[in-house]
Amino acid sequence: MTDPATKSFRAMATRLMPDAVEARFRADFDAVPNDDDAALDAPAILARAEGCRGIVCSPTEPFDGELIARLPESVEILATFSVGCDHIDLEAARARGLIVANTPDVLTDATADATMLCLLGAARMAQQSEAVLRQGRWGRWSPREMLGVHMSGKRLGIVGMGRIGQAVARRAKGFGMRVMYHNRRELPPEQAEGAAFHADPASLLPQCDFLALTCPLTPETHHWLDAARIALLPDGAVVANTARGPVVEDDALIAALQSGKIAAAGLDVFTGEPALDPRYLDLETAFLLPHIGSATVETRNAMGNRALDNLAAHATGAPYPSRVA
Ligand code: 8YV
Repeated sequence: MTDPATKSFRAMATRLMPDAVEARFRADFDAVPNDDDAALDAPAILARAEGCRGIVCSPTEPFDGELIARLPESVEILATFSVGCDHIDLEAARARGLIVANTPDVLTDATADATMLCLLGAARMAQQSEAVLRQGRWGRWSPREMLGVHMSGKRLGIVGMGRIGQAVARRAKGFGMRVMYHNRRELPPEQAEGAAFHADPASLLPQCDFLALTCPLTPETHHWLDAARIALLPDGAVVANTARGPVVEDDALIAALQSGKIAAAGLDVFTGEPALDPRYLDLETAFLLPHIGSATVETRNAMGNRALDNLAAHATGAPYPSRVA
């Protein structure tokens, strides 16, 4: 039976969520859905938020300090349909007393899988190989063509050893890779998955045949992979980014792909997405995905349900499953 505390809780969603999540949202809450999944700019969000106590948002809507300050007084909680919170000014939220909750844990495996997809897709020239087929260029099998690089036995550096980084480490061990990581702090052995800690990126990078970026986007990680750090990588390294586009400095990565300094890159996220630097599209050695890190039915349902669980906890006074501010 629907809890009267949630049924009377007015909440808007900025996006149309997966069917099962939408059904729960509409059944359990006083829901203001976005039926046609229209792109909502700040004025549209403010208009819809009138009288709402909760907002389910996603990384496609930046909640900057200005928007947060202008939210109707009725709004008490922002539940984002994401683990990443870089689209939300958390300081502004705290200053206004706005609670912010996210969706960690439930997307760890899907995003770690996508990271392996990016590493493998880049290392094994997946996009060039598929293009050969689709463009009818597959003449005959050749001992010399489409030669990627092996992952087994290689060294993988993981930048950002949170839940997703740790799940990538577990998978990489299964691939026979030697795993190292850089993180704000060293992890206890039971979380480190046997990976060697490097406090200093300068000691990690020269050892990375493969590099996976799985850190949150913060002022410290903005353009983390820049020209100076790329120069420290071994020639022919392979890079994967499933974190956020701006963790990479595009000019530097594109120059390194053009020169072959970086042999290949698997990228699921881009600065300014869905627009991306068009030079990536001309690079055969870039394996490109449209931010599908968490895009499985199971994961998106779990993310949506977690966002609704956060709202329900607020409505009923229960502990928040995952509060960040
Ligand atoms: C989401 C993500 O798919 O959760 C995150 O932070 O990057 C992805 O899992 C995306 O943000 C849309 O919600």
